[in-house]
Amino acid sequence: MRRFVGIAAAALTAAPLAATAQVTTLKLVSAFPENSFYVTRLQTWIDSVNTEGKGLLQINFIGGPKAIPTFEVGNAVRTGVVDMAMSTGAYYTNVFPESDALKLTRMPVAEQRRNGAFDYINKIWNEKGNMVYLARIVEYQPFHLYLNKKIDKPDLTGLKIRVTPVYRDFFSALGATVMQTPPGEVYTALERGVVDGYGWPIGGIFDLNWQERTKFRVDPGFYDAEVSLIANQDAWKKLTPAQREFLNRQARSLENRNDYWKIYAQQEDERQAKVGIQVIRLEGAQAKQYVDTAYEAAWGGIIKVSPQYGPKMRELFSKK
Ligand code: 173
Repeated sequence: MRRFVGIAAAALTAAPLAATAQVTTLKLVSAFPENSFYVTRLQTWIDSVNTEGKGLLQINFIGGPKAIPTFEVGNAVRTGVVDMAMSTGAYYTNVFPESDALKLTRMPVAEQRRNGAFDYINKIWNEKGNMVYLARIVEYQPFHLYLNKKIDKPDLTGLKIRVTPVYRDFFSALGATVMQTPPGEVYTALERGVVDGYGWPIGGIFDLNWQERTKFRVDPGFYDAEVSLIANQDAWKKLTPAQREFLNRQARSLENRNDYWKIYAQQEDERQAKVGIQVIRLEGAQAKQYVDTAYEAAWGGIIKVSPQYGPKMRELFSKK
């Protein structure tokens, strides 16, 4: 009798369980412009997720900054207005300031997954952003300062430079006047001469035609551009274990292809040379001072706004 009741109860609950095991569609936005290479590459990934995820999980790409403005994407993910985003931490410091520290990692994401950095990132992202940090999908892309006025030492006094939080502390430390814009407003700022230069990684300046308005690139680069997939934590928790496993596996598969960005960096460097962008190469002690200032200014800023998590992030993100 007991056994019979058990089976009957199981049979009763099995039906609603089966009924809920349906496809979930997640809304995804990009904080980068629709016509950027980051988005092109993401769309290829989304297509393959949707093919492989038939009957289980689908991703609906809503769009870029025209759908949700670049600096609002983080809040949209936090509140669940969208389920997922491709963004960089610098674009959502308005959600929690530690987000901008991901540019400061000195080892590949594969290593971050081994040394505890990745778990620590997720702890902060869960707690302060109501977000799940799924995968880092851009690496090996140092940032550079691009200029229309020549400099011969690491001193930006008198220059107005377009920034995001990525570059703010560093360029300010070098004496620049800084002005924040999303990528979509860089071209116009250059065209109108509102800025004398801008920060951007080694790759991507051609996507929005900035090469037309760029005379110099300062070397060396600094930091490592971070672009990642993040998800709303409630949406994540609502997924079934099978859906979570699938999404994780898909995100990891894209992350595992990050070596591609090494080739892209090389190609973009050559492409810039071809269109006549001149390299201002800081050498020796000046180069060292430049890069050291970049890291010191940025960590100083992070630790100041996050005495709670900053120091541990610095420890986990630095090479041993
Ligand atoms: O807009 C930016 O310059 C920026 O912060 C960024 C971050 C990561 C990749 C590309 C750009």
